[in-house]
Amino acid sequence: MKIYKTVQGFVIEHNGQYYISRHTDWDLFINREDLFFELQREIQLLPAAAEYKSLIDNGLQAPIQSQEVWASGVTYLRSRNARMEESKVAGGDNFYDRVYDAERPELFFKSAPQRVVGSGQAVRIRKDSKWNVPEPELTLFINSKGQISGYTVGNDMSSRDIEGENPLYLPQAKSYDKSAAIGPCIAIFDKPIDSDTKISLEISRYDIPLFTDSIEINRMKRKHTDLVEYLFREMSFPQGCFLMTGTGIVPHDDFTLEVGDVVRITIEGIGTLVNTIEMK
Ligand code: DO4
Ligand code: MG
Repeated sequence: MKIYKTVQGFVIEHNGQYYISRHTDWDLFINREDLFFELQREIQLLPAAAEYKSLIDNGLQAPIQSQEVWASGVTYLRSRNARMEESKVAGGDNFYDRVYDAERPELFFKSAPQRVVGSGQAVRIRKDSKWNVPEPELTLFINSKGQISGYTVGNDMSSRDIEGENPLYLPQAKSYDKSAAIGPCIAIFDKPIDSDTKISLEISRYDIPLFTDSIEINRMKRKHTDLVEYLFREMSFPQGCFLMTGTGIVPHDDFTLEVGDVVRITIEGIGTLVNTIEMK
């Protein structure tokens, strides 16, 4: 089951059929307990129509209203290695290595909802950075009770030169207008996502693929439930929240994004998040 936030309403997709929910408040719509079963009950009372798909094609928004977006880091070996390399001078070979093996995960605040974009919208690179990459990340939707109730595709845009210069610059490397993208939908399953689910990244320039790679989520060092447990230890999220789970794909060190590049991140069973790069 997939749910899409569009300018004309909330679309539910199930078994190739499309429905429009009677709900009008996204926060209330997504934060219900047992969301999969709630949605199943709801669509039994709704007419299905193929035309409802055009609402997604023409007015898709990011699947967020008041939720904060958080992120975890160094959850895959590839991320640990890339970070150790980029921050060698700043001593990164030590602290990234240690956090990869530590019991406590790295968790950081990524974005307030108004800085988040959806699929089909532009993400930004900073004007004061020369080395920028997308980070394709499975992103959890966690309800206010701390239950993982949905999954979306996330892009944790990162300025590698800023984060590599000094770990204390991480918030500037990670959080700025349009540095977070999520979408196209929230996928709601009746069980946790399959561990062999693949995440793929394609970056194209002038319509030519420049970089492609993929990884299965079972290569992640930590469990989703452990990340959530740490995030909710001393914080409450009355409308639920999103948590990016870290990247396992990092382009080679001489790659940087340019204005006009198109980033496509696909996660099996969820969909494709498409964003163009801008700088203004
Ligand atoms: O430690 C810096 C950020 C890590 C990160 O964003 C990731 O591993 O995805
Ligand atoms: Mg990341």
